[in-house]
Amino acid sequence: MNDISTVRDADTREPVLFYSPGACSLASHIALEETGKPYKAIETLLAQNQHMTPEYLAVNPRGKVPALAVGGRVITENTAILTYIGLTYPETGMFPADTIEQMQCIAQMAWFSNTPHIFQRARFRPYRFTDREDMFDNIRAKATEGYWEAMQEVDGLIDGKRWIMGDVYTVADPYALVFYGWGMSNGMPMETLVNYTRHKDQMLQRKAVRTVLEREKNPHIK
Ligand SMILES: N[C@@H](CCC(=O)N[C@@H](CS)C(=O)NCC(=O)O)C(=O)O
Repeated sequence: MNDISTVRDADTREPVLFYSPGACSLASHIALEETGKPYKAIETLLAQNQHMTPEYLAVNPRGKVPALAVGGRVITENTAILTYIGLTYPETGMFPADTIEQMQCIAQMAWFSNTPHIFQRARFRPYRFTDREDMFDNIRAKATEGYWEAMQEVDGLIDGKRWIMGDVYTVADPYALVFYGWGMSNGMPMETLVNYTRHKDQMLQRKAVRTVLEREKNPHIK
């Protein structure tokens, strides 16, 4: 991680994204790349605990990625960052114009954040859910079941639809890709989910998606 001082520079107009390769920050990373506008991406390696350094905790005291610094202020949470990107770059068409559709898009992103993401957290970090080590396997098993059910739900959601919200590509689409990738790395039979797999393949046809996957050296999404 470098150049973190950029965040404290109130004159910085270019957004600065803190991400870790393969983490949920992939969604915000892709959406920013889709804008075609300048931004900085600062690698913050979770595996090396770079999200727990005093410098990074000054950016996001919760010690999570993503965080997006804009003009010296910070936005956290994919749902908020993606909404910000959609609203700030309306020319991309990545956020619906209609108020109800905007709320539906936010609701979809909130669900990604509070359902599959939480099951994934429980699979990886059961110690955050119980102190009893003898319960870890049980938590992992239930979380695996819940994650797979959520993947099936996404598959059903896009049955007959081109993108998550319908005909139009929105900021919710890169978020959906995160969970497809995690499903693959979990060893789940993601290829049997035909709609979700088609969605992933459509995502891979987008230049911004390929650019970010290469930058993050993501081995799972192919
Ligand atoms: N709801 C948050 C979740 C952020 C989150 O949990 N990020 C993970 C990476 S996928 C993280 O930073 N984990 C580090 C940790 O929990 O120690 C969002 O969508 O931005």
